[in-house]
Amino acid sequence: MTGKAPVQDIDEDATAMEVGEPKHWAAGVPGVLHSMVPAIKDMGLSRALTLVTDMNQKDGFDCMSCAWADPEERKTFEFCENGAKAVTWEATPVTIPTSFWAENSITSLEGKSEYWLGMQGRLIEPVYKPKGSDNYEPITWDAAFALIAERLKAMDSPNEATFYTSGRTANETAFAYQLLARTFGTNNLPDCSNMCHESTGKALGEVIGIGKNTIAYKDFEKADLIIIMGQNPGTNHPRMLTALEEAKQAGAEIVAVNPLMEAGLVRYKNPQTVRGILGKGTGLADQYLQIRAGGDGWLMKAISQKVFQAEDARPGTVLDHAFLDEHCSGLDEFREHVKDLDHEMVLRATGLTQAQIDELAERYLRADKVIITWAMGLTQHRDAVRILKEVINLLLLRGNIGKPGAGASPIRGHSNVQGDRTMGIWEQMPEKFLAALDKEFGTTVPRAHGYDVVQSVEAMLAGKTKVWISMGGNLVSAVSDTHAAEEGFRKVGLNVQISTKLNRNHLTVGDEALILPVLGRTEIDMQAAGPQMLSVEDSVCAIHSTRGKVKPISPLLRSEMSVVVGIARALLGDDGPVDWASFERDYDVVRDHIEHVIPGFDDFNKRLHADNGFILPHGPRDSRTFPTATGKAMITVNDLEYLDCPPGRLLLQSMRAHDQFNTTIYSLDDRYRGIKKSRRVIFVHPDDLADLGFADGAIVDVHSEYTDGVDRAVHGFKVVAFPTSRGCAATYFPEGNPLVPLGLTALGSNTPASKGVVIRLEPAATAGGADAAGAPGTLATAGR
Ligand SMILES: Nc1nc2c(c(=O)[nH]1)N[C@H]1C(S)=C(S)[C@@H](COP(=O)(O)OP(=O)(O)OC[C@H]3O[C@@H](n4cnc5c(=O)[nH]c(N)nc54)[C@H](O)[C@@H]3O)O[C@H]1N2
Ligand SMILES: Nc1nc2c(c(=O)[nH]1)N[C@H]1C(S)=C(S)[C@@H](COP(=O)(O)OP(=O)(O)OC[C@H]3O[C@@H](n4cnc5c(=O)[nH]c(N)nc54)[C@H](O)[C@@H]3O)O[C@H]1N2
Ligand SMILES: [Mo]
Repeated sequence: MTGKAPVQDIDEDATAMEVGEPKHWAAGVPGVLHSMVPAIKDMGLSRALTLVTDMNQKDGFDCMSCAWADPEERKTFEFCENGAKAVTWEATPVTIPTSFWAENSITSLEGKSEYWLGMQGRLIEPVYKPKGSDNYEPITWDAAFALIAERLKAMDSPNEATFYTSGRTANETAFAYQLLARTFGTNNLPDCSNMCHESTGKALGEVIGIGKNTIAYKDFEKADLIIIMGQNPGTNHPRMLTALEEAKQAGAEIVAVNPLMEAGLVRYKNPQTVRGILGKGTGLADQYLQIRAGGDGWLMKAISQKVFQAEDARPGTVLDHAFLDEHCSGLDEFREHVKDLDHEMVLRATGLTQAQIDELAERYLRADKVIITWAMGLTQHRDAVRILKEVINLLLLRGNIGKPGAGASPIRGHSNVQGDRTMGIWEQMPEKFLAALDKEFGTTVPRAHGYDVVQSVEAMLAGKTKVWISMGGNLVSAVSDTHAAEEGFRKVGLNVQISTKLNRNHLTVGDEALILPVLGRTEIDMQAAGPQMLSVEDSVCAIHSTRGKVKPISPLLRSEMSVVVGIARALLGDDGPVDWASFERDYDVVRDHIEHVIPGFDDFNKRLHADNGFILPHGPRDSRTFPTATGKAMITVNDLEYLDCPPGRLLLQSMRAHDQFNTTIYSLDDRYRGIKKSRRVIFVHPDDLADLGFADGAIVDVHSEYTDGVDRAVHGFKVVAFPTSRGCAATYFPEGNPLVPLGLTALGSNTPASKGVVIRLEPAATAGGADAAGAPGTLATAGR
């Protein structure tokens, strides 16, 4: 079926916004209904049912909506509202007809919103925009591959090409893709992780020797205390609420640390239980700390100080001496350092009261087994790496790493972002990995580090990038400083986007561009050796299989693997060190190579085919072995920064609404926060609004302030009085991205600090709220 767009173009305007009360609980029956209705409406009952019943089952496909782990015993419906939205969005029968490309110029499409673009349906044929043309036109796969090879070969250096990856790409494809980039000769392999958990990888990699979760799924139900920091699981990891409910019922206490009151952290009505459907559900957070943005490191340090004080009062009973003596370094330096902790600074940086901090300290001291989970609220700050090291310090003091029911738990975003890294998607893979690649394939891959995401935008801006290849994703919308990124992308010679659906990055291009449409995870991937399965790694290092279940939406689609192989063969030929054709024929071949190159994948094919998966080894989790510089878990001394905000300004975070997946917008509503019909909102504490002289509901322009003096602004946003911490404000990603300066990144990880931007509000320059430049609802806001 080729389709007409299922939605009208939206003239998104903040004045159309309906603002209701924020919710105090998440999921429940409305959640399930919300998830089923669009699926059935779009796909028909039978296709929808095949999909929802196969989702996250052992022989089914892995849900692409987040990296939350699967329990050992799967429920019949192992999916959530937002997983169902993601599947519906991908498996929609609506497709973009060939006529679309002649009828819609790139310039005209630039005026459309991300929401509209995504709703046009699936991409079903390769299309090409020649130099000088304002339209894409159909092209054959072979011609597309030949063109890419020709442009790559014409460059002066392989480093003039960049190979970006988003986190949906499966292990096998990711492995082949990085091998393509490296055998061609570059480590320019930026990925969405650079904008996501890079700070986690940096901090944990240094202090415990591995940048991954130290817990197993089962640990949740064994924990005494779970502290959830900088994460909104009700929207972004909804199935985690079930694990939290089970933990709660088994006696765990839960503490939420978050500037915003997030419905999902307050109360959960589990749609799978009678209690959840008919009753009040389960209250989740026993304590809710509405922290000031960026204050989490100070909070952790204050609790650590309390731990030492308790140890002084009851020597030998509070610290885990056996663990610290055998497995940790740096204890004495840290103890000395926190002795002089400035309490005034702690209160200022956290915005909390001493009583709140003391209460959390008591909970921490009472608990034998503590898990701390986190996501973007900790990683996307300038001081993120040090904040995360303070999280680890606190856990180590009482031996909360490498014991059942305890650990450090970064909750990953994209469903295979962790696996992509394991497979070598990183601009700075260590020598050990590169040497193993060379040994396996007889290659000599480059050693110099490549670009991360921010550096890759800087390189585009400097005119250093001739070919850009994206394995999924939508970087121009996802990265900070939207207008700088747009300018950069327009300087790229050839922009190749390997995608499932239309997005902004297809329209923000230079001379030439290609859109190569691929199978999604729900679709059957048929190759010469038969139907293929792929594998992914979730947040707790579990590798499992994923198999497409429905017929591909178009016979012209290729798998991501086929596209990598197509480019590789055209570029590198069939006589080189890598037998690319064998990769495409049978993905078992790729898995055999992975087994030889990457530790932990012994008997990869056997364990994947027979058992649907396995858990990767993890030194700290399995045996308290810490592969760090000191050979021990490193307790570190960190001089934290204070996230300063001048008078009359606010600290802005940009986060996800309930109806979006990153830059994919499912609807303009954010049910849990009480927002409908427009995403152009900025949430501010009522007292701050009063101090700043704005009425609740006023239409404003938002300007960010940064050391480079550039005036970055978005226009026509509605201010909504909201329960957030004082001095802090929130808006949505990607609408807020033009406000985040490209140079404002986390120290040590270079992750855009999109949760800590200094802004000021001004009365809207234009009435009605639409942007002065660019069409309403687009990212093309004026003023840079
Ligand atoms: N449905 C859905 N699921 C998703 C995604 C999606 O877009 N939609 N995206 C996926 C991806 S890629 C990722 S990375 C994850 C993201 O998952 P989350 O990290 O939950 O995503 P955000 O919406 O950015 O929420 C950040 C949270 O941190 C809080 N926060 C902000 N600043 C601070 C701070 O300084 N301190 C503390 N303690 N809290 C703070 C915010 O109030 C908010 O609750 O979700 C994944 N899953
Ligand atoms: N201000 C601000 N900015 C942020 C964040 C934030 O919290 N605030 N979060 C950051 C984070 S955590 C992340 S992870 C990044 C996300 O950055 P990206 O991963 O680059 O962005 P996505 O929106 O997830 O990419 C969506 C596109 O992927 C394509 N796609 C979907 N499924 C598939 C598939 O199966 N195969 C292929 N080949 N393509 C597919 C579709 O064309 C779709 O348009 O954004 C970051 N940007
Ligand atoms: Mo992410």
